[in-house]
Amino acid sequence: GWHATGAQPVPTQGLDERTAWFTAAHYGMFIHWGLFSVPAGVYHGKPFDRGSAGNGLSEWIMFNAHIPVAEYAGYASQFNPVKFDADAWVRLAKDAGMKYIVITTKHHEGFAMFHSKVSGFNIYDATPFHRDPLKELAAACARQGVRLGLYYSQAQDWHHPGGAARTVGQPMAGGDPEQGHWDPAQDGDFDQYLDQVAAPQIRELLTRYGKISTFWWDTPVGMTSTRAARLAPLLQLQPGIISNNRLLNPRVPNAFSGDTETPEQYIPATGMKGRLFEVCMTMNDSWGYKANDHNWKSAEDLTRKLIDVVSKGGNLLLNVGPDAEGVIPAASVKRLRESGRWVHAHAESIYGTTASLFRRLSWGRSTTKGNVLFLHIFQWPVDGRLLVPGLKTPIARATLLDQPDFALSARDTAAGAVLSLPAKTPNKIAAVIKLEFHG
Ligand code: FUL
Repeated sequence: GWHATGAQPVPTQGLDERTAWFTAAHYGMFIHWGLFSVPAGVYHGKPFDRGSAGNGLSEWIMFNAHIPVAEYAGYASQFNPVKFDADAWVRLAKDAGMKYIVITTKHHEGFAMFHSKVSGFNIYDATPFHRDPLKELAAACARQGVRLGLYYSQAQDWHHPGGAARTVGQPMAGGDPEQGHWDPAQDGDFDQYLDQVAAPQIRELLTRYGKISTFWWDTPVGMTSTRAARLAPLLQLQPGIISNNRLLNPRVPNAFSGDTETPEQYIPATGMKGRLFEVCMTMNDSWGYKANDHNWKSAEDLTRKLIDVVSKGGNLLLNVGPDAEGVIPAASVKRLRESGRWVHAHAESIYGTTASLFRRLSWGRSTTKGNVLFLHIFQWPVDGRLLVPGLKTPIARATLLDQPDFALSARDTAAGAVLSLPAKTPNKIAAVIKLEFHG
């Protein structure tokens, strides 16, 4: 074999049969869709750009504007996403290079985005739409070979009595004294809510929609190990399912830490040793559709973030927030398509790769696959010479990934291997060089 300085061990979990698909996939689509897509960040003409929690996230508007339960439920009569097209969403994910989808089945607002028999507060029964989008999405995923994951807000539920934290007296991080209670309709017993709403809905989700690949718990407000122990066994309804670390407080390792860490809106600088991780990130500044948020990251930025995450051995779950008509914003579609062209053209350097063997590279990132190193160059060297430091084994062949017939010359120097590159980068997002080694 060969070595490079700063070599990091590959997380052993990554070799696990159950999680192998996940670590190889590296890229998924997060979909935040719910009743919140109706107000879209505006309440009584007032945009909610800041609030006591959620920092103006559109899916937090019920909390931030303290909308009474009955009034909020009224949005359901305006929710008729007739333009929803499950196959088009899945096709977009594939065009972007994403291998799996994770969709909100019930966010903190408590509205089930599937036909739940447990509560009438669901998209099938409470809206004029009268369809089960989850059923359609599951079918489209199965048809198109994309894996399906489900997000479910198990503890924080602002609609169902007892489904908010004040009753159990455990303040949320950030500490709003109201704790998700601003309407007497929210009063109730948390344990009863867990047993009569959360648990049976999770059971529906894991038994009615075919194969579910990942389960995304969210915000463990009020959860204790006893409570977590009542929900966790439900995962066994889907053998092989992968779950995240948000069933119980993710800040402390515990028996319910699940399979994946969930860094939110940031990329851990050196990865997460010994743990699988999935960075989740928005394309603008909100998860749910927010009409006034036009602060979109560029396709180049998003693609480089994917490369960065993959170079650290993780997955990127990149979010879209469809609107109340069921349409993914055009700005998101445009960026996903543009970025997707890069991902498909450089697929070999992303899927099935493991973390970089270099601690730091001044000009970009790197990924690894067996005896091959991929170099992702963000800053093309002005003098046409690229230094690859710390290689202990001579390079057998160096090529640009998209020009496999043209070998680049490499020579060894005291500082490392120096590659001679063409004057201009062949790709503005990131040019990829493939280094092959013997044995
Ligand atoms: C957070 C939630 O509170 C946000 O609304 C969003 O769903 C994000 C992915 O997780 O904890």
